[in-house]
Order: sequence, then structure tokens, then C-alpha cells
Amino acid sequence: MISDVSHLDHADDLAGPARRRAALAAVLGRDGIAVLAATPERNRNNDVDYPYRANSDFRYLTGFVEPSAIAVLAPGAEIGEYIVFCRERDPAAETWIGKRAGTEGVAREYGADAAFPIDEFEARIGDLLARRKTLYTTQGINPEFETQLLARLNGLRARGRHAEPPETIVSLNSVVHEMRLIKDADEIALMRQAAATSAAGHIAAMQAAEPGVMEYQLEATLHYVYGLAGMHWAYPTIVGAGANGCILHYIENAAPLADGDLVLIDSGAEYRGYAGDITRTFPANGRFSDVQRRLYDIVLAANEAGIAACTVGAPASAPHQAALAVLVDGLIALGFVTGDRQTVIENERYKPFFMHGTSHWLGMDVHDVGAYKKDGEWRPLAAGMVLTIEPGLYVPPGSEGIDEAYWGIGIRVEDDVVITDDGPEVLTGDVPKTPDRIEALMASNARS
Ligand SMILES: [Mn+2]
Repeated sequence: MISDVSHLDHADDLAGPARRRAALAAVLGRDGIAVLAATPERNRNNDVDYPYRANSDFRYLTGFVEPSAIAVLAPGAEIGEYIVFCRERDPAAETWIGKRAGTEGVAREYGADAAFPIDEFEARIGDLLARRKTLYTTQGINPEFETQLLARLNGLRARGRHAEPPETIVSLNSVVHEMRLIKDADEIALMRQAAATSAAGHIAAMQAAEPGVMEYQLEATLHYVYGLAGMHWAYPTIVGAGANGCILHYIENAAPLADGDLVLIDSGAEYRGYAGDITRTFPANGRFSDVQRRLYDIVLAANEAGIAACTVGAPASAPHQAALAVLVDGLIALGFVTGDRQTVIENERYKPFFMHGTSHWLGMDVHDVGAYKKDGEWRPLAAGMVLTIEPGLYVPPGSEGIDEAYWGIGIRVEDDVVITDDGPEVLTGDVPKTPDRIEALMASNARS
């Protein structure tokens, strides 16, 4: 599996960002201007920073992933519509830290009509803002920069009417997030790659699992596969053996797998800024017990019902409603809850066993942006939306009124689904999810 991972080209395709800037420019018009800054670097300790990851909105519109950068989109501006402020080239800094595009590189390679050193932003932004009616800017991405920009705007206003700065400030977030919600074919191609490598990681972890192996060793197995493909995890990997599988965001990953445990792994790779997000649950010893299989089959059926509900025009809540109906029927049949399906759902009696939603948008952010509702109503699913389907059942130790045989079982089955006119496209089907297929895969494990 490892040998067939090819070397991947890391450079962003810059045609996508150019198309998105054109679409945003059409929204702005000649009266509008957009200003957004890259997220700041974050210090880890002393002179060591956390590995830098460009914020998704910035990368989406620029394809530029260096820190200390500001992008301005000013339709009709004399110096050009797309202006970037960035770090200048610096041989000493580049020797220690790494290459920079510099202003020339940004203009030559990233399609900027004009590029200036970031130090010149203060001096130049006044002219760019003059005679624009509306300023579109991010909120909460780089709070220090956003505060400074508003202070600058107020300073221009105080100077009187000659400056004519924008009177209206609009959040760029909702505009860009609506764009990001619908993925184009190029983005979906990247997501297929992220999903395929995520799937390879999960398969490798299933093959590496056996009683005595540590949770962190399975985490390492996943991350090794991601790294070989030139990818990185999209979010901290969750590996929960036994009762740890009942802790939704368990990332200590410090316990050994015990014989008889189920192992829940929630992990995904990120490729050129796009996330995969897969959860699988499998037996540490390679064989589901009857009790485990009984619960597992309910979650699997809920996952499949949720996927089947991913159709164009259905409300965004449809996958959750479909999965929930199956889970609730299962809980009633097991005797975990009493009442009919409707009563159990209305009174949320299922919540002790299933306390999270079934879906979230997936894209550059693992919990991707875009509104789920409009005017209080669930919006209809549309082609190009990507979401997860991830029902689960959790029976923590000590669950009152539940047979102890079920205690400590946590199960979630999660796939990534593209909405298409031809029905749901499952990106993550490479990882086995039926008990028979999981057991068959694990039976071939290289244990001696
Ligand atoms: Mn998820």
C-alpha cells in the first residue's frame, strides 16, 4: 500500500484562486473593496513557532500560503485590481527559515497586478480605500490586523471628506463562505485525493492493530501513510480503544488496545488545504463479539441511510433525520429506550447514546464554512456541496439501566459524501466498513 503512493506536487493550482477573485470582484463592483490578511504565525516556545498553516479563506482566494501577507481586491483601481502586500525577500531569513516569494515572485507567480512590501500597507491603504463605498473584510481571522484596519478607516474619516473612505463595512466571511460551500470539479478532485490517502491510513491502522498495541502507535501508522503521500493530518487524530471510544474528542491516544476492545479511529489527511475526515470502528483482536456486532450493525445501517438521503434538493437536515430514525429504531429494539420512534425523537431520549449531529460540511476546514440554514430553514442540498455522514452510538461505563455487556462500547462510522446530480458520491468507500469486510482485512494482518 505504501509503495503505490506517488510523489505529489505541492504547488496550488492558481487558476482556481484567479476564478474566485473574479467572482468576488463581481460582488464588490467598482464601489467595493476587499481586504484580508493571512492568519498570524503562532509561537510554540522561545524561537520555535507552530508549523504555519494559511487560513482557508486567504488560501482559497490567493493560493499563497506564506504568513505576513495582506490581499486587496479593488476592482478598477489604477494600480491594478489584485494587490498583495507580503514579506520581501531576505537572504538571511531565507537561509534560516525558508524561501519567500517576495513582491516580484507574488506578481510573477501568483497573479498579483501589483505587489508591495508588507511594511507599505499603512502608507498605501488610504489611497486604495478612497472613494470606495463599501469595505469587505474578514472577521475573527486576524483580530489584531482587523482592529488596526478599522482604526485606520476611522482615522481617514476624521480627516474629513477629502479622503472619502468607505461608509459601510461588510463581513467578507459570509460572501467567501458561501462560495466555499459549493466545490468546483478541481476542488472535488483534491478532496478525492485527501479521502483516498485518509482511507489508506485507516486500512494501515486496521492492519497494524492487535491487543497490546498502543493507541498512539495506530495514530503514528495513519500519520506515516499521510506523510508518505506528502500530506499532513487535517485535525488531531482520535484513536480510542474500549471506553475511550465514548469520549468524542479523545486525543490522548495513550492507552493500550485490550483483547475484546473495539477501537474507534477518527482521522483524515489534508491535501493542498482540503481535508479528509473518516471514522471507522473495528475490533482490536480482529473479530467482533455478538454484542459489538449488534450495536455496530445499527450504526452502519444509520450511516447508509444518511448517505442515501444525500440528494439534490433534500433539506440539509435530511441525512441526520434519516440516520436518526435508524438509530432510534435500533435503540428501541435493544430496549435502551422506550416509546415509539416519534416520541423518542421528540423527547430526545436517544441523546445519552447519540449526542452529536450526523453531518458537517467538509472542505478546506474539516468543519467547513457555509450556513446550514437560511431564514431559519434548512437549506436544500445542492451539487458540489460536500458533507460527512457520521452517526454513532456510545455506551459509557456505568450507563444506568443498560446491560453491562454493552458498557464501554463506542462506535462511529463516518464517510465523506459529495452531492451530485446523479446521487451521493462517497469519497471514502475504500475503507472497509461492513463487519465481514473488516474481519476479512484484519484476518490478513501480518501477525505471527
Ligand atoms: Mn467529522
